[in-house]
Amino acid sequence: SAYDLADGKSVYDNSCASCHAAGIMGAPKLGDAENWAPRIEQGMETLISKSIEGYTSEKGYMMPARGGNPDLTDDQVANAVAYMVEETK
Ligand code: HEB
Repeated sequence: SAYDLADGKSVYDNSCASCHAAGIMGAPKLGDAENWAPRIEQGMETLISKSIEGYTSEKGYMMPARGGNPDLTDDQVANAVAYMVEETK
């Protein structure tokens, strides 16, 4: 793919794992295929743009824009999403 998974892992470790490693506060846990399946079905473009812009789910759980790290570029966020999807397959 066009994604840099090594970069994605480092971005994930630094900016995403705080919520997604343990799956706290409604965050889908890395590797939880059942939770991730319907999310992955949305397609990479949607997953990436929601991760860049942030959103609040119907249940009230908040995914902060760029994981709360405004210094991350769009490409870095995309690489982290690709890493998360890859680790969850
Ligand atoms: Fe997150 C969700 C990514 C960080 C919290 N996230 C999510 C998703 C994704 C992501 C892809 C899915 C989406 C859909 O489904 O559509 N993140 C991410 C990344 C990062 C992050 C890449 C780094 C940059 N998060 C984060 C943090 C936190 C979070 C840090 C905490 C604070 N998230 C979250 C939540 C969710 C998410 C809670 C879920 C929401 C719902 O429910 O949906």
